[in-house]
Amino acid sequence: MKPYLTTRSLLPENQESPIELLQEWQTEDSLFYLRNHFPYPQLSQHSFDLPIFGHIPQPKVFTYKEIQAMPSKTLTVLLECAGNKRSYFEPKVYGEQWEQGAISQGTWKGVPLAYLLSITGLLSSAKEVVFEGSDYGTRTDMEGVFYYGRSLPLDKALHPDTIIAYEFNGKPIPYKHGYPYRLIVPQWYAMASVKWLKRIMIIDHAYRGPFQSIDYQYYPDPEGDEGKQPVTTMNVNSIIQKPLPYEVLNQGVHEITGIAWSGKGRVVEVDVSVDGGKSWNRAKPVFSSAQSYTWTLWSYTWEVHDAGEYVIWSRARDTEGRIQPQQPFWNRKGYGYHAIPKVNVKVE
Ligand SMILES: Nc1nc2c(c(=O)[nH]1)N[C@H]1C(S)=C(S)[C@@H](COP(=O)(O)O)O[C@H]1N2
Ligand SMILES: [Mo]
Repeated sequence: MKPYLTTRSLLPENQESPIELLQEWQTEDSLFYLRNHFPYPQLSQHSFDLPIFGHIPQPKVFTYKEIQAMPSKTLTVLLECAGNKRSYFEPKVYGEQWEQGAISQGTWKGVPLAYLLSITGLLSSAKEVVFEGSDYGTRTDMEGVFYYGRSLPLDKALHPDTIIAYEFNGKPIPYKHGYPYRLIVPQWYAMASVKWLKRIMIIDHAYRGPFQSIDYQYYPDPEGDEGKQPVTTMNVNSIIQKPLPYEVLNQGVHEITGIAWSGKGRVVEVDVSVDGGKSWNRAKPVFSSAQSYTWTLWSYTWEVHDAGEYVIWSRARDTEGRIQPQQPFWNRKGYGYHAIPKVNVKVE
C-alpha cells in the first residue's frame, strides 16, 4: 500500500499525515503534513543569500557557502500545527478542519541563529527578531499583499536550539517544507518555524504582521478581543494510533499504542482508560529519547474478556506537571486543542 496524505485544501496545499504511520523517528517527506497560507513561492539565485538587517551595527548578507561552513547543529524536532485537532472543538470554529494529523517529526540540520547574531552583533535597542518567508498573497480580512512572517522574542531567538536549517533527514530541505532555509523553533507550535526563509530583521518593538497580531492568538471570547494571548509553546498532548476508531476487535489481548508530546519539558507518563475515565492504567514508554523535542511512543496491553462497546482514552503528563484536560480550552480561532483523545471500539 502506498501511504498517503489526507487533503484539507489544495490551493494553498494543506494535507494531513496518516497518524497511524507516525511511528518512525523521522517522518519521511511523503508522509509529512503540509500547511501553507499561500501558493508556493518562486525561488531564485537570491534565495540562497540570507540578509540580516535592522538593529545590528551593520547589515550583513550570509551566502549559502558561508552558512554551510559554519558550526552546525542537528536536532530531531516534532512540528505540530497550532490548528491540529481543530475539528474537535465544540462549538465549531472556522479554519482548516484538521483532525489529528497536522503533526510530523524530522531531523533538521542547520546553524544556530545565535551564532549568526554573534557575528553581526546586536544593538541594545534590539527586542525581537523577524523572519520573513518568500511566500506571499492576499488575506480575506485585510486589503493588500502580505508575506508570511513571524517574530521571536530575543530570548527564544538566541536559544542555542533555534536553528536556521538547511537539511531535513540528511538531505537538503524538500521544496514544500522550506528549501533552502527554514527556521526551526523547537517546542513552539509550528507557525513559528518559517519556511523559505528570505530575510531576517532585528526590530526594537513588537512585530505587528497579521500572522502574529491577528492569527496565532488565543481568543477565548467568541466575538471580542478580551483575554487575547499569543500562541507559543505546544500543549501536552497525545494520539491513540491503535486501535483505529470504530475497529471491531476479538476478545483477548490487544496492544493499545500511540504517541505523546509536550512543548515544555518532556512527557513523563501516559495513562490509558477503557472505562470512561473511572480507572487509569499506566502505559509503557516504548521509546522516549533524552532529547525533549521529540514524541514518545507508548503502549498499553489491554486484556478484554467481555464483549461490548468501549471508549479508549489516553492522557499524557509532562515534567512540568501539565496534564491533558477532559475539556478543551475553547478559543475562537481553534488553536492548541489538547483534550484527552477518545477512540470507540467494539469487542466481539
Ligand atoms: N513561509 C511559510 N512558513 C510557514 C508557513 C507558511 O505558510 N509559510 N506555515 C507555518 C505553519 S502554520 C505550519 S503548521 C508549518 C507547516 O510546515 P510543513 O508544511 O513543513 O509541515 O509551517 C509554518 N511555516
Ligand atoms: Mo500551523
